Amino acid sequence: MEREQALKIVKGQLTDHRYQHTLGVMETAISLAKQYGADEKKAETAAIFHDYAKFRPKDEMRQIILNQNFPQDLLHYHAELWHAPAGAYLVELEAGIKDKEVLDAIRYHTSGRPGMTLLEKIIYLADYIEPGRHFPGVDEVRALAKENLNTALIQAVKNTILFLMKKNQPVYPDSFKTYNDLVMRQE
Ligand code: DGI
Ligand code: FE
Ligand code: FE
Ligand code: FE
Repeated sequence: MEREQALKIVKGQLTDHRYQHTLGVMETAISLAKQYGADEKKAETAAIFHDYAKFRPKDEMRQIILNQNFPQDLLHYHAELWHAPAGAYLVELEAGIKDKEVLDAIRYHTSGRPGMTLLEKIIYLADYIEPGRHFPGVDEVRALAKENLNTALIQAVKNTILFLMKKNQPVYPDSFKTYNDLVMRQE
């Protein structure tokens, strides 16, 4: 799909702030794809659509997870996790995106998963470091991303888990599994 058409579709789904975030993720993902040798067009499409379902009603996302037989344990964790798998489903259904790699990059952009593909890593990281992000530790991850994709990704996943734990929030097991998988591969 042409970039302009894809952007027009997501603009209708997002607030202006979330749309600006999406543009940042797109630029960052394309640049990471160039740097690390991923498909730039797939990175562009996955980035544009990654938060497509961010503002869907919780009940709609819950029904998608139930009906599509997505991991049911998601329903026991924070609803913020749901827009990623629900988004992968809705982007195929409503925007006609069929590329499995692109859909998986959307599906796993919030929790990650063990054995992430290059494209999945790029979208997770771009979502974390795009220029509109301003949380503690983001500059360190931006610097790491210039040197080593996996090292940067570990730092991003670790920061996310620590952030949740500091607030005494439950952590979805796949986030821990992602962290463990990345660290064990580094050893
Ligand atoms: O949609 P974005 O805000 O761009 O970013 P995101 O999809 O990466 O994350 C959305 C939210 O999900 C963020 O506030 C942190 C939260 N989150 C990420 N991993 C986990 C999580 N929440 C829980 N409960 N458990 C997790 O493992
Ligand atoms: Fe998201
Ligand atoms: Fe993220
Ligand atoms: Fe995002």
